[in-house]
Amino acid sequence: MQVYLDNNATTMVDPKVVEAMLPYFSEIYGNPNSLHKFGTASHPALRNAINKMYSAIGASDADDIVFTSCATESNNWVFQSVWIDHIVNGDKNHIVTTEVEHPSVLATCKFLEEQGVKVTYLPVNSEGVVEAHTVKSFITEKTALVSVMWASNETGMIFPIKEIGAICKEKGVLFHTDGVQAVGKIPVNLSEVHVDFMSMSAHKFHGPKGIGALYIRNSQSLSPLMHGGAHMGGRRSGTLNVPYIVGMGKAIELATANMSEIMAKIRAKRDRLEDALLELSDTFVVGNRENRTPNTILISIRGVEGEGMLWDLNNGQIGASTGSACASEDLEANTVMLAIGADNELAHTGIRLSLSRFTTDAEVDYTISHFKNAVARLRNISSSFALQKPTAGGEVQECELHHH
Ligand code: 7TS
Repeated sequence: MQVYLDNNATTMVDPKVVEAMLPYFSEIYGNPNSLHKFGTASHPALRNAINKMYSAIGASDADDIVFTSCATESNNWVFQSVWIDHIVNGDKNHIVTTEVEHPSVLATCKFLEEQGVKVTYLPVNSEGVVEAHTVKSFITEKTALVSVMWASNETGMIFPIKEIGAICKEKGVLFHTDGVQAVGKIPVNLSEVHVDFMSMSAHKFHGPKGIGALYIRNSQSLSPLMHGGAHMGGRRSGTLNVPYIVGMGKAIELATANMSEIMAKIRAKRDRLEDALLELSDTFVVGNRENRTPNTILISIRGVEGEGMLWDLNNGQIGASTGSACASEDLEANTVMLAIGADNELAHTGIRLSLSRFTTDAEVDYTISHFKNAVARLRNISSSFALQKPTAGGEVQECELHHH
């Protein structure tokens, strides 16, 4: 058996999505901006896909949803264009974000800091959540943008976006949310939540990789990141990726149509897996379940280094993550775990398990048994865990964990 539990990194494309996309490669392949019938033949499918996006996130006709190449592009677009529009060509100089954003936000902020922008990185509480009052206390007259993710890719924790949106509205500050891990997993209704910009990515909800979108409230101005032909009303140049847009539309429809039913099933499997793994001694899971995306577990097992555990799981045909795949090539401590106050040793022990609607009960059973055996094996050979065990005198000795 093989088990894929890295659905926060990417998901399998649903075969129904592939089927919907196929005609738009070699049958209906015209450029939608061409005036002839080859071009216009794609228009019904494009309209259909766009309509599905609007209804899935509760956008209104007055809003814009612009397709991009990925959420990394959507995030870059918002930050770089708010910088040009409101800092370089305006009187603001400050951006508020969080310590736990995806690297596509954090690296863009670092770039903007090098250009002289002041960036505040808000901390999370012990549950891994940024609290709304913390956001409020850091907004100043010079703040151009607040950006807080809707749900964390690492912990699955859901942030108080409705409250933060209301604060930003009251203060007259632009509000962006990285909705990548929320859309398709939890209800997202922008008719009830004040958000100016929201980034999305199809490959997190069983759509294809390489297609994302940016929601723009009230079609407000945001200078383009991509200059070129007047595609998408001049907002994002580049020939429309018709098959992928069709795929994103189909994927969001499948993910949101019966979301509560689908998610209840995923949640039941996730909870069963989590309960079983928590039977192991000296383990903890970040954040309470009720306020977490239903598919995610970030578990810490004292004495078991994350990379060693991943290697062992991989040998058992189980794909998991130590955190963000985007950041996990360097064997750094998990920054989210450090942010929630874990010590350096614990911050090397995080394992992220993320399920999907394709995860089966048999796969959960197999994972429980392999995971428990792996922990026993690795703790056996872990000198640091042995050294931390209470000595005969009852004291606990600390020992630094070494990387291999
Ligand atoms: N934002 C969040 C919150 C993400 O989780 C990711 C991908 C992105 C943006 C980037 O999306 P893309 O469309 O540009 O690929 N996150 C992860 C992850 O957690 N592990 O691998 C990729």
